[in-house]
Amino acid sequence: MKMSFRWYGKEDPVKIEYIRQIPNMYSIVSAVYDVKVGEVWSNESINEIKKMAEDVGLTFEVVESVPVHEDIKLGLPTRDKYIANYCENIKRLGKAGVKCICYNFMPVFDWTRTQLDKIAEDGSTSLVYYENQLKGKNPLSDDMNLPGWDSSYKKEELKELFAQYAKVDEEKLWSNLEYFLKAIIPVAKKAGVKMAIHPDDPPWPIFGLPRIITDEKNLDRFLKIVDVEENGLTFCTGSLGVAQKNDVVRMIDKYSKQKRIHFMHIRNIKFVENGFEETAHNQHAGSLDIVGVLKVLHKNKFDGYIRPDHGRMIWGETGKPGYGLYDRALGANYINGIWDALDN
Ligand SMILES: [Mn+2]
Repeated sequence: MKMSFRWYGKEDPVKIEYIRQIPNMYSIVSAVYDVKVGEVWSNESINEIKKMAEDVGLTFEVVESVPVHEDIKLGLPTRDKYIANYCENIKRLGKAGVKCICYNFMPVFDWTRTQLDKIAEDGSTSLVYYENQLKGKNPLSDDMNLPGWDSSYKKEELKELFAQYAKVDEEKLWSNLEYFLKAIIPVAKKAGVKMAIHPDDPPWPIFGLPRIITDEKNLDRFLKIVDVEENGLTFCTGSLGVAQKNDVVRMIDKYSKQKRIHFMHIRNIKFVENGFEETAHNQHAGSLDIVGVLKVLHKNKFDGYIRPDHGRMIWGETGKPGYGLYDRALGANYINGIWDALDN
């Protein structure tokens, strides 16, 4: 496995020099943030990230994410232009040495939580999802803005998007995804890049918008659409693991054996009465079998990238919720420790 760490570039309060000091750190996970969704990334911006990584002795082999324009997910006639741009980004990133690209296919909203700073017993804070905080809310009403959502949407734009998605059910979303994959995967193959779709987070429909990258049956279907290694997964334990039907250890065993997992997001969560809370990465802090996850990856000689996903805020750190330095560094070294024990 190759240890990696998400870094939001120059604006990130976490310094890249500090990431370098985490034992066994290999690659940053980053993206170009200075262009709009759907546009082509400049070679200058890509190479600047690469240089910043290499200057401190790290690599830049993983991109998270190249976002997918809504017109592609909606299947609008304009999608071909955005798919062409997407392919160009894959080519440019491959040329710059990027080996793995993470993306998702969630309509409108990215990850959803109901609170970002829930205080735990030990005084740390973390992201949580409580059904009762969501109940009765309507994203089209004026005062709603859930954490994690793209706040750049104006209410009018949101209404328009929802109206467009009214015509897109799950099957339509599948066929739009298929159209996209059939265009990009051959390009990725040629560019030496592995595409790694991130599961929907949480893996169930939000406000009537369809979500399809949610469980084993659908992951099987996804992988068959273009049945080559380059069409792979980002397996996020915390996203898939919050649906109790998903046996993440068994799923990771299966998909890593098939060489279809290119990127692991390792995060623990705790089931609570009306939802879930993110916890420290450690086995006993939450409900997921993190040791079991690493055991099957090790057994299957997983050689892709792992990054510690969302951490808590601890030791007085402030910053981007889920993306502080301290708790993610603890998570990385917890993963390192288990891996070393398995090696020996
Ligand atoms: Mn994730």
